[in-house]
Amino acid sequence: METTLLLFKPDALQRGLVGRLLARFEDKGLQIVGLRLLRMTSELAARHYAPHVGKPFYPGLLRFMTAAPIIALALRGPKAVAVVRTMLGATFGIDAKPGTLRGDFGCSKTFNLLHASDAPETAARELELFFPDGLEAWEPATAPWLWDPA
Ligand code: 3AN
Repeated sequence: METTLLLFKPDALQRGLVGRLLARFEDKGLQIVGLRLLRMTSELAARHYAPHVGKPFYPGLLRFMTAAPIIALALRGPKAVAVVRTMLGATFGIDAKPGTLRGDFGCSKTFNLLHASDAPETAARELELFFPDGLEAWEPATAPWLWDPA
């Protein structure tokens, strides 16, 4: 089992897509083990996007991510990191395939709705940033019918 960080970016909240997007992850069988509504500070954004410092899109990305509230989620499930990345689709809505969330809900290179950790090591770093007090451990009632036996 893995846990990954998912962010609903400001455009997801502003466009009122939170319920529909969140439902897709619940439908997939991923378990919510952390959830926060927050306004990203410049400090948090700089730490989260540290690997992108110096890239041409970095200043605009920070402006976008701090412009309005976001939602941070910790999602748990089998191979959760890769599963969630696949659900998001390619980075930009204009390139993302139909059936993926970015493919179905957007057509922008700036406003791409969601962020998800790209590897288990990244997930550990990002989860610590957004959930410094840890996550909620609970066993879904559906687990025996949802996930393969250990
Ligand atoms: P992904 O979110 O698919 O992992 P990355 O890691 O390549 O994409 O980029 C991190 C974020 O930076 C993206 N989610 C996107 O919001 C932003 N970004 C990347 N490239 C560009 C670009 N050329 N123009 C604007 N924003 C970009």
